[in-house]
Amino acid sequence: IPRSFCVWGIGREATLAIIKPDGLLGNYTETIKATIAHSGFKISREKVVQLDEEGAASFYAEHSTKKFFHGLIKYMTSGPVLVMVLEKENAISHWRSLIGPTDGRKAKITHPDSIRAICGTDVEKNCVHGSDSPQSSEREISFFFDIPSGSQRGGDDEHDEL
Ligand code: IDP
Repeated sequence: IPRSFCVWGIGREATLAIIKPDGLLGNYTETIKATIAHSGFKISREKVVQLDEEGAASFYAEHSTKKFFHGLIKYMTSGPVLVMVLEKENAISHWRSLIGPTDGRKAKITHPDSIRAICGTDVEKNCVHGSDSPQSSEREISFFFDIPSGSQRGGDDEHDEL
């Protein structure tokens, strides 16, 4: 049984969102959370994390051979990040469409209402992350959180402290 059916209920899906260091530093958290709320997501888990090099490299392992990898690790460890599990129907594709294209500079032209257009700077410093598939969302959520979101919690929101 797909996890989205057994844990979150029929049609419900979870995705991992991250407000990256430039997003926290630029005070975009409130704006981004307002978009999350208006768009019908439930934030079921959240915590602030300072990634170390090993953690960031492991999270972005699929990019380890890319030219931008070293810069990406430096960026993602440059300050704390806010990680959140967002839940709703079609959470993965909806969140990806809200954040917009990878390159924040191009996003300003092609997707001016997207989060990366508003908060991002360029192809590296793009303010937010979103899982790109059910497989990556499952891997990324369990990278940051131990217990599956929404399970055995009686529907109460849970907010992890740092
Ligand atoms: P995505 O975050 O839009 O899914 P990915 O291709 O998975 O984009 O790349 C992961 C992250 O690596 C991006 O969000 C961005 O921060 C950084 N990145 C991607 N491509 C480049 C690049 O060409 N130069 C520098 N950094 C990049």
